[in-house]
Amino acid sequence: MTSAGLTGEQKRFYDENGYIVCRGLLPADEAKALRREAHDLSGRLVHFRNINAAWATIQHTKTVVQHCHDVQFYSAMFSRLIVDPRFTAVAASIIGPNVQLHHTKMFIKPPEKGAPFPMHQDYPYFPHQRNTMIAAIFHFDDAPVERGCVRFVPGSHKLGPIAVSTPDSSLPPEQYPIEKAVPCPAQAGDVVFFNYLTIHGSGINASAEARTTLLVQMRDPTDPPLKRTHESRGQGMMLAGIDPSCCTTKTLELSGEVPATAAGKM
Ligand SMILES: O=C(O)CCC(=O)C(=O)O
Repeated sequence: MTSAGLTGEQKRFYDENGYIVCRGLLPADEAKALRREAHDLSGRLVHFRNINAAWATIQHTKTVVQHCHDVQFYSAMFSRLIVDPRFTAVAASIIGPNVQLHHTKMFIKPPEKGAPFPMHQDYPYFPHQRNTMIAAIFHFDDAPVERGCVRFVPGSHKLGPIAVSTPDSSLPPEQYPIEKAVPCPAQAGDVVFFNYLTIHGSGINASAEARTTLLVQMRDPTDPPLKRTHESRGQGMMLAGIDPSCCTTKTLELSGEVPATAAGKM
């Protein structure tokens, strides 16, 4: 993988299926160093707060997924990663030249009891007007099926938003069983990109090793959110290109910023 972004064939696959795996975007040694950074961070956080993020509808399984939002505020290694041109070139192939950060989240599914993610679309958690939002999952170690790899319903991004009424906005398992979704096994260094309308989830980690990932959620900066929700720290940072909407009076008002001229000083 170079910093050239997706090939024409990869883009056609993405447009058709709503996801694409970029194999070997990071070499094994870089993935290994990031894995260590993620586990070190988790080891520090666990003393201060509950970092289990298992979803409401699977609490009964007694499984666990360790998590941290906005990891770039905890380690510069992650800050460098999210602006790495090898990565942002792929995001730009999908979104367009201007790629804006929504949020990041690290997940560690521990051995034997790593929590599954129920099938869902990301849309209900942070709906946007033009649906430019995508996610990318960096794999810092291998994620075969038995380690709870991510799974997709190919082409489901074309269905548009699906109404949900579960407590965690996941889709009903009777209609959308995880086992029926297409598994997307990955190796350390692979990155999976997918649309926020693509139905996805992942299984239990029943293996003897952890599954460590970093999810980066991104959008076109000119695609406005439909409601003020999930406004996490660091949101709005540009990962590639520029934010053409940032200099309108309206945007400045919304962000609480006052133009220097209006404030009467520089
Ligand atoms: O990492 C995974 O297995 C899935 C994560 C996910 O679907 C999410 O956070 O929305």
